[in-house]
Amino acid sequence: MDRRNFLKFSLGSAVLGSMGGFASKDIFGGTAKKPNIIFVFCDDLGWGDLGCFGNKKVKTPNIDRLAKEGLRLTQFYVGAPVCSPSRAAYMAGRFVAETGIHYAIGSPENNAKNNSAEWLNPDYFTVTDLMKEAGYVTGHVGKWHMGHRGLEKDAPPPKEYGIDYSVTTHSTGKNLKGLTNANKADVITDEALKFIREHKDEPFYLNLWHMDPHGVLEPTDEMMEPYKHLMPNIKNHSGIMAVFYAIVTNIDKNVGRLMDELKKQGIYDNTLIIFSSDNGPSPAWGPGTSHSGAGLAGPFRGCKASIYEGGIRMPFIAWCPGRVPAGVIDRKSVVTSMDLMPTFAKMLNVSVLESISSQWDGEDRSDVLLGKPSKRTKPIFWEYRGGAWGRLIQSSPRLAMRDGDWKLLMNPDGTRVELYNLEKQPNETANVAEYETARAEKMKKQLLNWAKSLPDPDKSFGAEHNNVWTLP
Ligand SMILES: [Ca+2]
Repeated sequence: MDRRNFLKFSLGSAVLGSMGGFASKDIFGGTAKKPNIIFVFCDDLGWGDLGCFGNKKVKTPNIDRLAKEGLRLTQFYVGAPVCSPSRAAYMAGRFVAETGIHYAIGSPENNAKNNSAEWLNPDYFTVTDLMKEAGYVTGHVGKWHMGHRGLEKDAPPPKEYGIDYSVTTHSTGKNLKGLTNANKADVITDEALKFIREHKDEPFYLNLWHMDPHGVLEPTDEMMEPYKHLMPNIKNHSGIMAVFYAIVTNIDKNVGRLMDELKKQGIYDNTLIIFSSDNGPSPAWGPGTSHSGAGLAGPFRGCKASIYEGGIRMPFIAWCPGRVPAGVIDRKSVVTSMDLMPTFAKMLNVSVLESISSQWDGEDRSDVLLGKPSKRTKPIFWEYRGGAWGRLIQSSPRLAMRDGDWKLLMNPDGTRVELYNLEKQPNETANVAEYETARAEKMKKQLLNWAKSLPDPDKSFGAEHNNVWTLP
């Protein structure tokens, strides 16, 4: 038995028992067979980049239909404002700084510079481990980015994380083939449809993790057609809005293909689709993202690489006809991607060993998915060690905490203490830390205590984050 299995399963099974999931007494009150679960995770799609989240320019009819037939959350958070840690937070159900991944996994030199782990430690019990314990076949198609080839050594492949079948990029597993900067969503969805067709007769869980609208984006002329009116009147310049929206519309087209396939395979009413994004919209910051910058965080301050709302607050849709109520917009419930593991466990009636579930930072929010808004019981914490991208108004302090309607941000050295009431002031521009001193002090203590509990806390106390710009 390898180390991972020893740690995970040293007490026998990782679960105390399954009541047969939906087949017995499921959380939706039915006795139908176990629902399939598909998690569509976009890459760098902002809170404000979908029609159903208020964007008037983009055309996303299929995702809008998903929203209309399902439930939207306006206060859904991911664990980090960049790819790797956000994905790892979801998979491990942990505030991601605890897993040692602090930044997008890159070259060994960059990982060392960021004091960031080279891959998600496969000893963590993952969402896909949970699904396997619940009797599901598990798949992952699209972007992985939780460890890849050519680091100190090759990272563990997806199968080490409870995944039966994978075809991915940014990993050591089987790679996606035939990708261009126009067709990524098409190729990834092709693989997803293949997986669905192969496993339609057994309960399946699928991570369908897009690479779009992360740069580099090169939509075809046909894809650009609906956005000709957004092109600038300049020679040889297609314009970032047209380029960006063309790619978002291509994700949307592929969500339509996914829904059509579920219908064709007779599993339309027995599949839960979760739709979200790994982090906020990217500013244009280098050659690879020179088409970025058109993505929007809606009304929020922040973008990718910032733990202001725009970097971590994401669009969220849950869709499962007949089970998740249709047309609901829940503006009250604060839910995180780390909540999804305990939520799935509850939904599928799987009792996980206390030694595992006590490590989770999320909470069961199945009530929210059923259309009953609720309050969470524990605060949420974030730590982001990387530097800011783009405009400096987006550059956040390094630590953040949300408790109820209140959010406190600060640096580990005690500077830049900012307190906001998100109910009253969701755009984080009027800092009330000076007026709400008792609350600020209390939250500061809690947040610093959490930060000190992280692995190698001293390494996270770099000064780089405070020196946001050098004046001439
Ligand atoms: Ca991303």
